[in-house]
Amino acid sequence: MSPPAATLETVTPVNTGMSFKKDLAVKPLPTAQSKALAELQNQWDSFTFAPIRESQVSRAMTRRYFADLDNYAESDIVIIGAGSCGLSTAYMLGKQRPDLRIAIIEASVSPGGGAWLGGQLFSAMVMRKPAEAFLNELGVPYEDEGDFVVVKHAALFTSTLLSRVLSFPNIKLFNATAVEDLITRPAPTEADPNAVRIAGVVTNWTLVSMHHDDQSCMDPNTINAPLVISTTGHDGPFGAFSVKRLVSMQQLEKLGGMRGLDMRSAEDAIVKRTREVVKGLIVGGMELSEVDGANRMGPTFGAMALSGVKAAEEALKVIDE
Ligand code: 48N
Repeated sequence: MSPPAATLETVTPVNTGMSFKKDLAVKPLPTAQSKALAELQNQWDSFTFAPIRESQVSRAMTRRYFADLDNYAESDIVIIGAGSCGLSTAYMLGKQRPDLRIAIIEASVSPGGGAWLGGQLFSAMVMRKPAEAFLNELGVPYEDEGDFVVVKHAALFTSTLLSRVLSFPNIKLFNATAVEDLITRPAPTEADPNAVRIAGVVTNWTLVSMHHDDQSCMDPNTINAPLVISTTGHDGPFGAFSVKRLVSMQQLEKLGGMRGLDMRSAEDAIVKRTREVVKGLIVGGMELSEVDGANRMGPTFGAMALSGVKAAEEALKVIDE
């Protein structure tokens, strides 16, 4: 006999112990900021911005962007994909190695990948312990539910992580930019005379990458780097990019293919197996499930954060070789 369908009257609100009044209490801005803002208010009739010429805006943007392209044309590490795993990797590397020049290449205009919602269209994000250690590192508040914790909105985790990563002076995010190939160098082994090592990435504006078939060829740009960390996820127009490219360039025989959802086995497997798949290329996050045939975990994100922690650790083992 199936349980009676829940109707609005029978759904008892989950007692979260929060009084909305307390939670909505807006904390005042520090006096210095609020004083400057207060001076702006109530005098809009005479208000005006400082003068500017349009070319000044263009030059302010393009001068910096092209200086960044020049600086990061030779990077120490390139991270492909600014999802929860790629950003966690970047955070750990940025914090531990301010001497490394790290470029993050993100195909979407908006970095963050699948971590803006906890699952389907639900806001709260679940992370199983011990991943709350990463939330504590970032200072992201959560509710403790025993074996797991809940961040009240996934965007709180992702925006906090993103802001921390972007604050590192040695990290540059190139978003709306797709990696459309890998730079390789011959690295023959006894087992495989055709083996290569990865030595950087080939990039293009994402919109260009998506329209090579209906436009005359628009050649790409390149970034040289001795180490690439690929965290491009398991789906989407560019998902699992690097591992699929390794198969097409005969560096991997075939993909294991992501298996069905099994929360408990998937997260351990992804974290434990985050590793250098071929010389110069570390794979983490859900892209890795496509390599080894790991299960997917669905709407829990602890493995993404800790796979990023492990990917950074694996990178630091080899970056100074
Ligand atoms: O969020 P994703 O897709 O990937 P991860 O591994 O960081 O996090 C995965 C996670 O969101 C899940 O899938 C959850 C846990 N669900 C699991 C499940 O069972 O469904 O981020 C990948 C990022 C995206 O922002 C892409 O736009 C980007 O990588 N990307 C690329 N960027 C540049 N060049 C490319 N070729 C490329 N391909 C993907």
